[in-house]
Amino acid sequence: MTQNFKLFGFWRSIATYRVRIGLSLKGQAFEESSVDLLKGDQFEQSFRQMNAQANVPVMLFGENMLSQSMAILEYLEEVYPEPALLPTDPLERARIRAFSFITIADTHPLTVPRIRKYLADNFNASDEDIGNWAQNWIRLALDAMEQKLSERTTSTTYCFTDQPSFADIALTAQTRAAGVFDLKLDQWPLVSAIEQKCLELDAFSRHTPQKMFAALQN
Ligand SMILES: N[C@@H](CCC(=O)N[C@@H](CS)C(=O)NCC(=O)O)C(=O)O
Repeated sequence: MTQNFKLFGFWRSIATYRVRIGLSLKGQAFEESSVDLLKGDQFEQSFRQMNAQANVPVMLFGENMLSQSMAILEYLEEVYPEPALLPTDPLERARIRAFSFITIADTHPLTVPRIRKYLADNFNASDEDIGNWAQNWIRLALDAMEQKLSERTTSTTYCFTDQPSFADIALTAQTRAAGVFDLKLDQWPLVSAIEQKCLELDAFSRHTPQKMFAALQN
């Protein structure tokens, strides 16, 4: 089954990047419209009518709208089971989700535009303060990911599997965001090796925030 997927996203948005990777891994074509988060387009009435949370990604297909990158990835996994982005074993699936939520649930929300703006508006935080803030939370996420990867007892091509899983999508989105916030990945060799492996795949490398930004300049 193919569906007409339309994505509302932003070049810098790692939540949108997660969905781009998921759609690409599942072989699903999509069109993307930009919602300029730095200009505040997410607060426009027309966008809020689609997503009351005023954030991206939003995925439209047929009469349907979905938000929240992990919910979208789970939907894609259920509707397009191949290639699988989760293993079959329930415990392994839960572990991969837990690893993914290090960034999706805990770190990424601390670094989004609304938080950065709140820090600037209410605490007089400078651009440098905000950069340090973002780097701090991203470092903690990468430390935890590095530790969890070092605890693996079997050798796999990607984080925990021999084909990409949600964990690899979450990891690569976070490492690409580290680049946006000027963090070098040398301190996290296992994380960095997985990122490199993932970026060998077109589904991961075609729509990175960095490439989406470069495309805007042309
Ligand atoms: N948990 C959500 C996060 C969505 C989110 O906050 N997206 C950011 C961009 S990555 C956004 O649209 N932020 C708008 C803002 O902060 O004003 C998901 O994974 O989809």
